[in-house]
Amino acid sequence: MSTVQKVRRSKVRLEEREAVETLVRDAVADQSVWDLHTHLYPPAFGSPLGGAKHSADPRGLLLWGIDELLTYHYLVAEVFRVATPSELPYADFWRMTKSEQADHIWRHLFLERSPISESCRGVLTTLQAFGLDPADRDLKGYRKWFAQQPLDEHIDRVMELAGVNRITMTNAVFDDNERQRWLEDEKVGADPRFAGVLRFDPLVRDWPAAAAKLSEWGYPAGERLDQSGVDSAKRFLGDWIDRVDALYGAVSLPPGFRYEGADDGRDGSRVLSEVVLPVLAERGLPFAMMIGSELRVNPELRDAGDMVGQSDVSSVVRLARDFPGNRFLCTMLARENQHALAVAARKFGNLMVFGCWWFLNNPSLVDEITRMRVELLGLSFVPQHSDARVLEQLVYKWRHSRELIADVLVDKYADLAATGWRTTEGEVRRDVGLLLEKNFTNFLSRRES
Ligand code: HDL
Ligand code: ZN
Repeated sequence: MSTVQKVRRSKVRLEEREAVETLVRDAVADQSVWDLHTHLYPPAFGSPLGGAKHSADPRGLLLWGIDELLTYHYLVAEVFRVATPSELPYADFWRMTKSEQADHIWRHLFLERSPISESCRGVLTTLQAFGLDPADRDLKGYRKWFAQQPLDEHIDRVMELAGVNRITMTNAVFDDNERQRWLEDEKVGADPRFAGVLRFDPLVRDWPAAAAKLSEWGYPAGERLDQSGVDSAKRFLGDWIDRVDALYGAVSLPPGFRYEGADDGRDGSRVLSEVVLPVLAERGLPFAMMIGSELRVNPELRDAGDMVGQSDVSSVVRLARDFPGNRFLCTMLARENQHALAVAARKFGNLMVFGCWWFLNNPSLVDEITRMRVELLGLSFVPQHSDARVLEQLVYKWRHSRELIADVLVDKYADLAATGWRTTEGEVRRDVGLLLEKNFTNFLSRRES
């Protein structure tokens, strides 16, 4: 809908709308963000690229630079649609070096076709933000520039360009690479720019496998979940929440996840009600559920092989209702679940909806979902997280999201103006501060009754 149509529809005068537009866009552009879910790490976690000032660490967890940007798993999925496995077998692609994979993706998705998808456009937004010229199409030159960036300063620069003042990690304790680093150096996460989050999917998704690992790690637990297994798992969670200094606990759950009461016969439901939620409530920490990821539907694609499935909002409702002493952060992966999830949040103040996750992080869906959430939840939700896996993605994911969030807010404040209500600049900045930072930080510090 054009601005003129919007003005006509909202009956607000054009100059008034333009004043609202300037005010809102400035407020969104200026507002710092605490990015509540990423897969980023401080340099101490090692970096495969190595970079000018950092020892290359092939197992490194901090991904950065143009080759990592181009081989982001979203782009791997997209390149196999055009250079199909019959032309380039999966195994041959995975045998390539990172730069060879990046060259392959650059050729097929940027040169032989216009880089029009959201993931492709993101790479170009990022290059442009660093002052590199995408029109050059000079991949060699981009590589040279990134290799010259001293990593620590580069992180500061990226956060400044993205307007992010704190990066929340995903510390997956069942991942050996991640766990070993904490056991070798308890201070590995001590970088004030980053905050820890304990991620423990297997505990809820696959108790028998998790129990075997717990026993290996000195927390004896049997395949059949009994009281001693519950006690071990609680001790394990407590030890790691403290080691990581976790802001919240998190799991990603499949579309088939169900919670129908602690005694619904599911291991996952007992682990939630007897282990996870009591330990987090005791520490006053929220529990984040990211629901709807069907893992490895195409295992050949590795990280790019996951799929979306519709999930059960009623299970989220039951958890929010049955555990009033816990706080729940929740995001769902299916577009079809978004409306019911927002309505669920209207019912429970201990349920905070966040982000346009993964396959939803596209302009058409971010606009639709954010508009719907403002209309249903006002300012009481967290519109976005980046989910960045490569450091420099913070730049494009937040630039793209800020623009979309501002688009929605301009319309909403213009609609408000049309009623005769007057909103001051201070009030708009206060509201935007809630959406992009304070709703999350307030939710972290709130203690439920
Ligand atoms: O489980 C998750 O945290 C997801 O965000 C996955 O990491 C997914 O692969 C992803 O990168 N989404 O953006
Ligand atoms: Zn993620």
